[in-house]
Formats: sequence, C-alpha cells, structure tokens
Amino acid sequence: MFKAIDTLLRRALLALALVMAAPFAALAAEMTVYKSPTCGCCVAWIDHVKAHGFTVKAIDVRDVSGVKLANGVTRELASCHTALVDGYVIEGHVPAADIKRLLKERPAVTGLAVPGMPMGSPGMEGPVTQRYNVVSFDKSGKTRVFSRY
Ligand SMILES: [Cu+2]
Repeated sequence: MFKAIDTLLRRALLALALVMAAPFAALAAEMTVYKSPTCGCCVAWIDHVKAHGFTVKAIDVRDVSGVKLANGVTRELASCHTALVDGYVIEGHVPAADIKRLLKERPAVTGLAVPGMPMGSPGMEGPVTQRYNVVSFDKSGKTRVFSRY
C-alpha cells in the first residue's frame, strides 16, 4: 500500500521535474562572438541572434583573423565576426534560423559561414538585397550549401 503510494509520488515528482525542465531545454544556447571594436554590422547581427533567443557574449579583439585561423575559417569563408556556439563555429552574417537548424541536426561539420558580407543578410539590411548562400564547412576545407537566400 505504502509502496504503491511511494511509486505514484515518485512518478508525479518525475513528471513535475520534466515539465519544469522543458522550458530550459528550449532555451537557445549561449554564443561567444569575436569582433573588432569598430564593427557596426557585427553589433547589428548580434541584435538579430539575440532577438531569436540566443544569449551572446561579445568579445572585442583587435585581430579577428587570428580567431578565424584558430577555428578553421579559411580566407574564402571569412567575414567580419566569428562566433562559437555549442561546439560549432559561425562565421559572418548567418541567419539565426540556420544556427538553430545546425544545433538541432548536429551534422559532422566545423560550422556555418556566410562568406563576405552580402547585403540583405541579417545585420546587413539596407536598400539592396543580394542573393547569398549559407555554407557548412569542415576541417578539410570542404564546403557544402546549407541554405540559400
Ligand atoms: Cu559584417
């Protein structure tokens, strides 16, 4: 009798714990963004990912290329800022939706990049909108189109 109540109580507590943990699991990951102190579009991109639920720690560095080199971002892939999130490298003006998809699907890649700084990408909004691709890249330098805009 007591054992049955005990089991019920345990199940109820477990259910409660799961319900309470769910909102935390749904929270987006924390991101560290390396950028030059004078980069305006970097800040605009940070605002974009924050608006999509990411927590951002921005670090100003004098030479972002050192961060890129250390994280497998080649010259062809390079943009302004370099971000690290949950084991992945995010280079440039990558839309938050792609980062969320990356973190959900977790492919075996180093990260995502939007090379250069295409007009119309998040943080680069203006009167002109260019077409651009988000590419995934790996350690060997191999790239693959992840999404098209
Ligand atoms: Cu930029």
